[in-house]
Amino acid sequence: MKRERTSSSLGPEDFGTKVTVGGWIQDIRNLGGIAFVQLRDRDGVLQVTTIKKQDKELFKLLTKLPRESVVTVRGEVVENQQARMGFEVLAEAMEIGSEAATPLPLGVIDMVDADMDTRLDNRFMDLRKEEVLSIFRLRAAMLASIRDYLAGEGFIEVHTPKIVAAATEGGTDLFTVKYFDREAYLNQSPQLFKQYLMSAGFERIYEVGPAFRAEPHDTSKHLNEYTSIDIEMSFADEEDAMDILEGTVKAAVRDSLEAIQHFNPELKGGDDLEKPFPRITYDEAVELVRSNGSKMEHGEDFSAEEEAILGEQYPGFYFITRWPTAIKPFYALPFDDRPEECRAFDLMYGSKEITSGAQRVHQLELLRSRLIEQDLVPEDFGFYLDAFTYGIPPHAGWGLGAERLLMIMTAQTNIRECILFPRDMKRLVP
Ligand code: AMO
Repeated sequence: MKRERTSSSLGPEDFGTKVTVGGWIQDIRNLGGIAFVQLRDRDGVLQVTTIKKQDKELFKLLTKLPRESVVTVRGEVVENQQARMGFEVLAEAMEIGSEAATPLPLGVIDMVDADMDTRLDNRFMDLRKEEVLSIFRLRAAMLASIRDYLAGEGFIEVHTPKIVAAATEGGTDLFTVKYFDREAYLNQSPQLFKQYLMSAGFERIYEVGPAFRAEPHDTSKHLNEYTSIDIEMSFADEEDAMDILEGTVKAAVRDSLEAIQHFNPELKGGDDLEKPFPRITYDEAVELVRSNGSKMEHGEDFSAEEEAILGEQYPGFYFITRWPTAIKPFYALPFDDRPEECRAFDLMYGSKEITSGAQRVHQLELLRSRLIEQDLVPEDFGFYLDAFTYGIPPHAGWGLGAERLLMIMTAQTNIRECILFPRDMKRLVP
């Protein structure tokens, strides 16, 4: 028996017709002479009803099946106002696709939540929960909106290598891999490649791909493999890159507003979408946290406590601009008139950083000296520096953590909720 209809494709127009449906048995309510089976498929939960005196064998077979077994059922669609969808399928024939073992590693409709490790160890079962699955529906919609928006702005999608010979942004935080008889690394960011492509004349590119960080952080906002959404654009400064970022985030939110409201009703708060995102300078941000009791020194990065203070003043999306050159990567372009400040920015949501970006250094000599100032060895950056030697336009770009943005959209407090198979310090399986 082959499934021919899904739950959401059925409606009053099908009353009186026979259909073959299929899915997972979510629950069975057996009243003795009649039993109601909740059959879940990819878009909903359908009631399948079996009546003992109509078919004793079928009744017995169906009601004996453990929860989460997969079946296909053929029967007539009939109106029933008591059923969740306003109709049910009266079972006439059934085929067992796969019987579930018992007990289940975790419940799909149980009220009690399993702990995170049990859930992730049994992710196939965890994802059968509508709330969990819907995060990934939103993730797909978010990425589709972002691709759409960037394509509309003239960006083309590229894919750069993830196995690389040298560090991107300094020596630490890299996973090593054995590459035939050499040592290679998993790339922590497409940074060098996206800038390289500016020399190649692409002018506007984006990439959605994995980024690997060997940081030993065991936190609710760090992954060792995350999804980086990166752009790079030529003949552009940091203001242009911020405009594109603001447009990207707004498009993603606007396109999925209904789903987002379900998770995070506050995010809709007109402000975030209708008005420009505030842009405050690093100096203003330091001033603000210091006037709220922080003892941070000018020139330092914001600690978690200081980010919390910023988040109270700016609960929505906002940019922090004009960072100290010393605490941003070598590729961030210093201001001509104030080289101690650079054209880098972060996009924040409340206390959370979700994007870093900058106008880049595109002048070869300045780039060399910036590398040296940050204790890096220009010779290690050979292929990258080649691209700056024969004509490269001024350019800017950013990297946005897909899981961080999704956390905000879905109001999740643990980043592991926003990636199917998290990789963290302890987890490599599944
Ligand atoms: P940065 O290192 O700040 O910048 O990373 C950019 C964004 O990527 C996300 N992110 C992470 N998400 C989850 N787990 C992690 N361990 C993790 N690390 C980073 C965050 C962060 O804001 N090359 C620059 C970008 C650029 O200038 O274009 C870069 O990678 O959302």
